[in-house]
Amino acid sequence: MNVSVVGRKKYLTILLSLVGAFCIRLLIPFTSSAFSSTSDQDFSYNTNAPLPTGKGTANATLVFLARNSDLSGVISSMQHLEEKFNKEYGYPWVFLNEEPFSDDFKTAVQKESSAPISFGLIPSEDWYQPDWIDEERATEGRDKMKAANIIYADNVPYRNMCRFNSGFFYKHPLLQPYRYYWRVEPDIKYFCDVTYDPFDYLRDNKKTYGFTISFYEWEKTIPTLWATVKEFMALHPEHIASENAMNYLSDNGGDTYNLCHFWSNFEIADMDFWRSEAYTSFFDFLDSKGGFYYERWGDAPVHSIAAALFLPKSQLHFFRDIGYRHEPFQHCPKGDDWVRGMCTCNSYDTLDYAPQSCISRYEKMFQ
Ligand SMILES: Nc1nc2c(ncn2[C@@H]2O[C@H](COP(=O)(O)OP(=O)(O)O)[C@@H](O)[C@H]2O)c(=O)[nH]1
Ligand SMILES: [Mg+2]
Repeated sequence: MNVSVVGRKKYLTILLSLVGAFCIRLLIPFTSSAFSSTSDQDFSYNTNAPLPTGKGTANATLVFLARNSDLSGVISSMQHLEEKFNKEYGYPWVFLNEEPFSDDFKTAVQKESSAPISFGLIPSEDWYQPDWIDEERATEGRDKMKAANIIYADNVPYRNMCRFNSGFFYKHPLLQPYRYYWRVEPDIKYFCDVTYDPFDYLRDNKKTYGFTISFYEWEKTIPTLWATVKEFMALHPEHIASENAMNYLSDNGGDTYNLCHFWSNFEIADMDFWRSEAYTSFFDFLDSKGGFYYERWGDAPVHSIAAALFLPKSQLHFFRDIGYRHEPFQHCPKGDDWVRGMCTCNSYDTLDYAPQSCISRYEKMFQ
């Protein structure tokens, strides 16, 4: 065999393997599901974490990230959720903070619920800006946002919070024992009695991520997020679910992001999704780009994009019967849901079909 035949054979082999790899690439996207929901077995407790003291039976907790200075808003939110739901179900509360909670905070909070309450300290490495972030570039990014009048433009703690909620809260030792969580923030309102257990609902209906409000993100906070997501999708097509919710995120099959996201100050969801291989590699990839600090990537678009791409759309759930407000938006149920929940909000005062809302896009996927 002369050299040129060996050379040609080599080229042919390389060419064939490239074509092969390309075909596999084409085949894999949208054919596999990264995360499958809930078997009944997984729903039971596997540790001696605090249990619900009421009629709740799910492996679930109410999660509250807060500062000591948030106390009055924390109390108000707890009163809402206890009154409308938890006084009956008794799900344990978990409070997290990067600084120790003060005795005043703990004493005041403990008065608001007869359910177990735990207070956890966030490990510094899960909270603060990592050393490898180029501070000059981060400062430049913040200055640019400030000049553009963007909310929380030059706020580093806010960025810590967004990154923590994106990639760390579910790893905290106090949350490790639990599968499902309900996220609570200061100064939120619940308008209706929650007449069933939403955690049971997720389990029984094989749902993974529940929301109440959905609208558009401020693009200037995430200028390179979608390009980064596309890069990840190309590298990891195996994580993209078949029957995903790409049509909720994009009006052109994924070319550009339409900025729709689920508002993450309300979330009732399955932490095992955040703990999955798909989400872990997604978060690590995003984090490695530094966009939580160079820009201001929010946990809402990060969670939403992941849930919409790595889950079949049937695993998302719009809790349309839960009346909820976080300034400046609210969702108010209507019809039978409003009556059953004895809601105190006005059914017409709801973001659902307002121009800023993405609910129509979400619903269109199921029509
Ligand atoms: N421990 C702690 N919690 C924070 C910090 N910043 C925000 N949070 C919490 O993170 C959540 C979101 O913050 P919030 O100020 O409500 O942001 P917004 O809803 O996006 O305007 C709330 O539960 C806050 O209490 C912080 O620096 N430390
Ligand atoms: Mg808030």
